Amino acid sequence: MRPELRLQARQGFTLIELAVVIAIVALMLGALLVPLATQLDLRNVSETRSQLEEVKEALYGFSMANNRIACPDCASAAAPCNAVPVANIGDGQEDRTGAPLACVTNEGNLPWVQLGMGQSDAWANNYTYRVTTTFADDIDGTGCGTVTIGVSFELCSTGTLTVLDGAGGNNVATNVPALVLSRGKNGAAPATSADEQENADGDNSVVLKGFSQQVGSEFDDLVVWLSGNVLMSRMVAAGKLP
Ligand SMILES: [Ca+2]
Ligand SMILES: [Ca+2]
Ligand SMILES: [Ca+2]
Repeated sequence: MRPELRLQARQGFTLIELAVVIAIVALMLGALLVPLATQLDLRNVSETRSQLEEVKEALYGFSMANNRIACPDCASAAAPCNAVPVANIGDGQEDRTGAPLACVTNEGNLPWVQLGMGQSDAWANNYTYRVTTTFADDIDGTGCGTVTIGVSFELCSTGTLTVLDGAGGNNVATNVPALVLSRGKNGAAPATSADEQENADGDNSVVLKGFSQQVGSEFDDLVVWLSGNVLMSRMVAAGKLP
């Protein structure tokens, strides 16, 4: 063979060489992509957690300023929100009715306009906000002891909400006046998860536990709540309750 022909034969890659290169590149890309997705999830969780902490502070602040906790914004036109003008549903403003005024519903959106924050979590889903309505109405006190004129609750008032460590599990917090819930990355409760179903059934119990992907106990919700004791202590410190 002439030298220039041998040279020509060496040019380019063989199919096997190409396959090896493609396999290596694919492996490297895969190794990069998985942690990126995980990192994004972790960032969304931590962003939502810190947002929820700010929302909690805003809810305490609202209570100090208004002598009651905030009412929810109606999230849909289903009863009891069917009497609310359509324009007021999902507008981020409290829905109240009657004389004296009281919350239309005990569960809905955060009144994010009044709070100045908190429409949606990092996955762009609205937060769910649940309250003990006797803490949020314009009726002085809740009927447990000595009423302070102009304040919706008393030192002895207790919230009706309970945080559990699992559906049918142990109490994490009781007598909670109000709580805020993010549905997490999955957005809605999987039918197979009793713990997430507990957070979607509209009753007074919610679950907060660690993240789980195990089928049957999937969980990615995030919850913060107002502590009755902290609320009372701040009301007293602000001179709002004796
Ligand atoms: Ca509203
Ligand atoms: Ca009241
Ligand atoms: Ca969820």
